[in-house]
Amino acid sequence: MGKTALISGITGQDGAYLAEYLLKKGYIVHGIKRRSSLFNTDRVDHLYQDPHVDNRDFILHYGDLTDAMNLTRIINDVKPDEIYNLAAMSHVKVSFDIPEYTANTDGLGTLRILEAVRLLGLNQKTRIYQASTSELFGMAREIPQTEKTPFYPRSPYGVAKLYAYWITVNYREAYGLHASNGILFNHESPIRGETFVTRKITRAVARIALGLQDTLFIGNLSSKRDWGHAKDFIKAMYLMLQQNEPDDYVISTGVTTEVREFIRKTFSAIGIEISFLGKGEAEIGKIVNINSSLFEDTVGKTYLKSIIKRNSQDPVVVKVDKNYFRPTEVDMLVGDSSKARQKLGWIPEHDLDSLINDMIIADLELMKKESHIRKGGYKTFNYFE
Ligand code: NDP
Ligand code: GDR
Repeated sequence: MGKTALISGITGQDGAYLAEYLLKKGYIVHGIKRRSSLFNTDRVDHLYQDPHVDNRDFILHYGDLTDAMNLTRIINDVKPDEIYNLAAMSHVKVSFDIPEYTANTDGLGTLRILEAVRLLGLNQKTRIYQASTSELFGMAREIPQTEKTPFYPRSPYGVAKLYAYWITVNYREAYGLHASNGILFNHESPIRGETFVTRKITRAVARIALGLQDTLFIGNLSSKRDWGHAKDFIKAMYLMLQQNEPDDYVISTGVTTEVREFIRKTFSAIGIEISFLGKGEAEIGKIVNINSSLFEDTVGKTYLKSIIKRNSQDPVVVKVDKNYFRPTEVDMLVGDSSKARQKLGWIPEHDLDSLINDMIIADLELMKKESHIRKGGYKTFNYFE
């Protein structure tokens, strides 16, 4: 018999990759999804199994991290060997708009899961992974950040996750739960939420290349993040729960990059060289060269003429919009994941260039579909991310 895992946040980026990974390992995977008025299972639809079929190994339950009774019932029904608590209101900027909801879901939600495991007497059976974050370091006290670096969160999201981090440590120490925090630095992928900066950039660059959008409007170009690939990072979650002892681990690539440089690299991956001019809100990103053969290879010959024409009329493709600035910012994060590499044997397979490549290729494909729909005379919408 394979192990049973319960994943909260299974419809999110990490939940989808983790579910796929555990299924391949022979797990029975249960997931918690929120009720929504539209289908919200795009990322796991390829794993979906008809509920009328016997012996399913992928099962979804309606639930919410703000509902303790619901969580307790699901955990009691499933009696999982492993719980991966990935559910969260995960957008840092949005947490300034909905701070109470963020605290309830991201902070108390974690307590509800831990307490359910304790109340149900599953302390010795169920291992728990808590999705902690580099946002705990916030205004970073040292460079690079390790498991020992003091925390200084800078957003309602970071503060809620601080509670979740410590309540996980407390339940481990007080009740002997096998509960571990993964302090994960930013990780991205082609299925990253569209309003996080990397995906916003790869989507916009694809749309600009295809002539579907003129400008990428962006916030703080100077913040620096340690960006990895979600496919690498979910493996670390699994490894943490396979250890004899629970513990807390930093998971990061160790390389930090400015938002500005991420944008430049993304354009460059499809043969468009851009350069940044000006300062502050007046800063712009302008096309300085087009490598026709790289553009043809990556985007396609059909689109070359129009990008050349567009460049001759208006080469400015990036502008700053201060509405994307945050009331308090985390300027720079870079992690030292030596402990995870030594103890878990975790080794990431992707670097920043391969991440960007993966994302831009997927978004070009996606946006080409949109381009074809438009050419066919149907309407598509612009989303302002
Ligand atoms: P996503 O935003 O892609 O996914 C979040 C998931 O949580 C979605 O399935 C969402 O459901 C669900 N969710 C949100 N609120 C609730 C709620 N009240 N009850 C139940 N489910 C809820 O996040 P990621 O996959 O990127 O991240 C996974 C976890 O890791 C999060 O906790 C995040 O904070 C944390 N993290 C992420 C990092 C990253 O760089 N990606 C880095 C460090 C930590 P729905 O689909 O319906 O919205
Ligand atoms: P972050 O990710 O806040 O690090 O949280 P995000 O991609 O939102 O921002 C990264 C940096 O880019 C700057 N930025 C912009 N961000 C967004 N979203 N949109 C913009 O237009 C923009 N312009 C500049 C931001 O100011 C910031 O400095 C992510 C989430 O996945 C969290 O859940 C997770 O815990 C952390 O990563 C680690």
